[in-house]
Amino acid sequence: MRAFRNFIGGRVTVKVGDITREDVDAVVNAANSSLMGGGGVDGAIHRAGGPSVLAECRAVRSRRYPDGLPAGEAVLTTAGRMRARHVIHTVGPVYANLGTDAVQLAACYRNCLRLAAAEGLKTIAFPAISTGIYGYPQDEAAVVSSRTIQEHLVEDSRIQQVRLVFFADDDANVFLRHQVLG
Ligand code: AR6
Repeated sequence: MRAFRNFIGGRVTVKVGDITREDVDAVVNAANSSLMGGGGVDGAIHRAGGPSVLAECRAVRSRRYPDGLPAGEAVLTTAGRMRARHVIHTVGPVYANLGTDAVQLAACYRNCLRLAAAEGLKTIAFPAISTGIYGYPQDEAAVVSSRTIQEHLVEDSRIQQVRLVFFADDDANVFLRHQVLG
């Protein structure tokens, strides 16, 4: 796992690797609204975390979200067998080239950070939400995610480190070219 670059005095780190191996308080899952698992990073997180992650997702569904987790919302579960303590599951927008895409993607990052802070968590790792199966262009997503993270960290000092974990060098490089971190 390589650290590419740091921003905001080291509070944001851009890395390349497998997010399921991160030793953070919470790894973020780019889930779907069923919370029952899927492909991409969702599949990797459920495989690495094991059945306790799915069991807690089922409990969240039945207690709080019987119709599924809406896009932009975030919920917390155990991380099971992963090194991380928790998974924060969020549902990104399926890219449709509408104004609502950016609003929902920003809500994902903002709500994950707010939830982590409210739970007393200090370190959080994000994948590039919506930029895989959900088709969000990586350059546009870089602007939205970096702006939202920056806004949150400036307003709230509780989160000490945000790691942005890209699966491939090319993905990290697109992010680095388009991000707007200060
Ligand atoms: N570590 C870090 N990044 C990863 C990993 C990993 N282990 N695996 C994939 N990525 P995607 P989405 C990257 O498709 O677009 C699922 O089926 C990947 O290269 O996982 O939000 C869900 O159940 C890409 O850059 O998430 C939903 O149905 C990024 O993670 C749907 O996919 C996000 O790609 C969500 O689609």
